[in-house]
Amino acid sequence: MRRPLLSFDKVLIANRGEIALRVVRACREMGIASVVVYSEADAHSLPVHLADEAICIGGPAPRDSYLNIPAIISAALISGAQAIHPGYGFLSEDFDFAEVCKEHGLVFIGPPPEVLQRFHDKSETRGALRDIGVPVVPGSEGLLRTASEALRVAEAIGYPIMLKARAGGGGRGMRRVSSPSELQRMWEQARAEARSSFGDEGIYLEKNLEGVRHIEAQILVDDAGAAVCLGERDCSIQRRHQKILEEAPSPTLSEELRRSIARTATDAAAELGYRGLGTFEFLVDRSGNFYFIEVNARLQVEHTVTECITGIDLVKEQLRLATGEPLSFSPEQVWINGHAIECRINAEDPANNFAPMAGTVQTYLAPSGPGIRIDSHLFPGYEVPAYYDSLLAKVIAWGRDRAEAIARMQRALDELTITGIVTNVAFHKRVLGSDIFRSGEVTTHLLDMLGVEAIA
Ligand code: MV4
Repeated sequence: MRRPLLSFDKVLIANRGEIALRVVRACREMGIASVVVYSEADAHSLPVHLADEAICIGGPAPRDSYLNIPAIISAALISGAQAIHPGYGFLSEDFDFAEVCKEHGLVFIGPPPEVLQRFHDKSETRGALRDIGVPVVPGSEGLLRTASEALRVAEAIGYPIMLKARAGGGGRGMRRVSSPSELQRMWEQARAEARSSFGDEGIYLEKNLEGVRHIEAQILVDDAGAAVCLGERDCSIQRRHQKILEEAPSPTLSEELRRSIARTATDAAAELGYRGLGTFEFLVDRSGNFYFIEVNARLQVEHTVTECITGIDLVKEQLRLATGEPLSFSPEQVWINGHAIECRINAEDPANNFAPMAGTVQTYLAPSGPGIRIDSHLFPGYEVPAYYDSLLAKVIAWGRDRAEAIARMQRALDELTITGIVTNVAFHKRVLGSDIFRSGEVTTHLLDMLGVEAIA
């Protein structure tokens, strides 16, 4: 269904920090006016300063601001924005929000509500992919109702297993269980966390695959259903299931396996009626078997490394797709060039079990030079609020090959200067300097092997 709009005159950005700035930049390059909404805690933030307009929508708590649907819709209507970009996190995959946008004649820049709803339940999505022949991790058929049912299914599959929240996302709501004696306690923890974090205590389970790679395929599908894959990202380096460092392409996939994963994701997206930009996640074992685990129906933090190796601006593609335009490129025009690595610079203290840190940025010197990109909302004097996630900056290094990307990232992290708040830069230097990372033998066990606890 084509919309009459060739593009938008004005887009409201319902997010904050580096991703709000990222969308403001894409809008500016496309001649689209940008409106950011902000909480009282973000009144002096860089997105507020750089956007064309800024509207304060409430107090610091997310429920009063970035999750406050009536306030966001009102800001969009008052400002005359035709569309809302949700960024990632917050309301980015909330089908109620997408529906309310539609009811108010606002374009939600993301998959349509029915697609968000279809892919919201990770257990249902697993079943849908399995039913069209995509390999999934051995696990339960749907949700588990009781701990004893979980015990029975786990016995049949074999330990260790992973309990997962069907409404989980961003690595939250997962528990690894290595023996029957642990299961009751982990079951109760997983359900409690799912209930409090997502308002949904639905739990399913999968065999816990050890020492695998976490490979995600970047997919784009236009309104006509034409699907294309922009290559894959390797996100195996996670701590407590939160990504820390990502790279593209994966250093460990053969060309054949790369093509097979891309085709599987593209075909599944087309067959299941996916629309817009999305990510299909897989686990890949040492024998080259891959298993689907989940779909992320949103722009991801690590979209940057895909942009660096393809030259395609994913936010601009989202804005184009949202007006009903076809993709601005054909599959034949997708060329993967070079290698990119992203380090997430977080306000957390690696020496203190990565405890989140608050504070005021005193000095901020961003690296630059060949192959370096910085996506950050930091500036000297910026007060890092304690209400939101700890991401301060993303340092992205591109090189003709992986070795050059690593060398550039090491140079960039040496140049990066942030004082006034503790960050995890030292941790990134340790990973980048380690033989195991440099060898490319990257698996979900990398942090364990470096002596950093990775699993919750
Ligand atoms: C898994 C897994 C092993 N087995 N599922 C983590 C975040 C989320 N997107 C999916 N994740 C995983 N799911 C099964 N059945 C391993 C991961 C995983 C991981 C786990 C522990 C430590 C680091 C990890 C890094 C990437 C993925």
